[in-house]
Amino acid sequence: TQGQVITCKAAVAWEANKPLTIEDVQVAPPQPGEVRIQILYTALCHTDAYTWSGKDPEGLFPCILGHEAAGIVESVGEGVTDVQPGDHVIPCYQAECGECKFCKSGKTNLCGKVRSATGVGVMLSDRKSRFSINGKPIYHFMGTSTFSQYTVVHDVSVAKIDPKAPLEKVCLLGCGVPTGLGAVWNTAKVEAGSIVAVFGLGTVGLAVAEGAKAAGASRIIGIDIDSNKFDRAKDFGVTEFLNPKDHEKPIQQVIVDLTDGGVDYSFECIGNVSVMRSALECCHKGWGTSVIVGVAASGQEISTRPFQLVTGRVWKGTAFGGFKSRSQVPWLVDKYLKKEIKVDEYITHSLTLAEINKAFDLLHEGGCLRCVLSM
Ligand code: NAD
Ligand code: AHE
Ligand code: ZN
Ligand code: ZN
Repeated sequence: TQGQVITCKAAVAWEANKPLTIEDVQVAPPQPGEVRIQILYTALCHTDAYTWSGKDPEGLFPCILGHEAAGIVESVGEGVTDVQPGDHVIPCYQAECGECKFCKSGKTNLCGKVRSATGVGVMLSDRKSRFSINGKPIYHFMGTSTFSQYTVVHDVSVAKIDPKAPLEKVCLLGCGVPTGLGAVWNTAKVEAGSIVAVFGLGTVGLAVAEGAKAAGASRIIGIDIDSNKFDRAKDFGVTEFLNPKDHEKPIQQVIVDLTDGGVDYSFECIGNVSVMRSALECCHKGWGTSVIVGVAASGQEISTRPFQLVTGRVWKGTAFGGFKSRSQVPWLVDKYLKKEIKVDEYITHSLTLAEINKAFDLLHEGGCLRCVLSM
């Protein structure tokens, strides 16, 4: 198949909110600096649902969504030396070129090399898509487009992993779990003994709890409007639970009262701007740090009294938990193989690509963390 167009099945989002349809899609061969990957397993993340909803200013249709996956390199374009056909890989929506201003700064995991193309659904070299249906181009998404049996990505967006790792599990290390762990370890740098609040107990929030427990947090307060989330959250390290609906006072006040002035670190893992405010304001005066992880829709804005920051609270955000993708995803895979981090525990459902619309429905049900699709 090397150098040839591959026709395969992919789930195409034709327009916002319209059920995806499984189509025969033509996938062009990888151009210089590109890699064609056979995707074997992909999970769904809340961000896929967000873009599908039409609220993502970068959402373009028709497109092939999906960004949490694992597969095997099918072929590589000219000049690609870091991976070869047969390598087991995880596509990375946050690239790492090692050479751009961002990569060299030592201050961020964001990479600037291909971002201008991945934000508009095309490949960098010719600003065109590698996907088409009978000649009609279909946009890429986040530089990954994993809801397809084959996808083409930039070489700076591929992490080569240990072939011993089960791909049906480690696909989760493409987004949600690293995001939560890294928010704690890299962005907040939570110290042992800290009091932590986690808003939203989905996959990302539970991974925050797991990361905080590993960092030695003394209390991990989980907040969710769905009390059914609480039982499971204990297994991920949450020590106390609050449902804002059970309280008259604003939830930040409840937390401040419970913690002698506020938490050391808080994490918003929902994408709700009013919860982001609560998460900042439940932080301790003088040092409390709040990390925004959730993605809020276009047009939404955060607000608080500047006095909150003047008096020492810190507002931060994180993308992919601050992990450098190509260098650190393989390390996370190794940690999973050594049983140092959970992955299996986040997988509540398994379906096939053909059942993808059912998988999107599941995302909105409280019982579902991650649903893994086999391709
Ligand atoms: P999820 O839907 O599984 O989890 C969200 C949780 O928040 C649910 O348990 C829900 O009951 C709860 N919730 C909803 N409204 C609430 C409210 N008002 N108060 C308290 N709890 C509330 O989603 P997820 O997959 O864990 O993703 C969480 C967020 O993180 C999404 O916005 C997603 O887009 C974003 N995300 C960001 C990054 C990043 O790199 N920054 C990476 C992955 C996901
Ligand atoms: N297009 C969206 C941006 C959404 C966003 O912030 N994405 C996160 C990853 S979410 C993964 O589930 C991210 O990595 N952001 C940094 C980047 O470079 O995009 C919007 O709302 O505009
Ligand atoms: Zn995601
Ligand atoms: Zn870079």
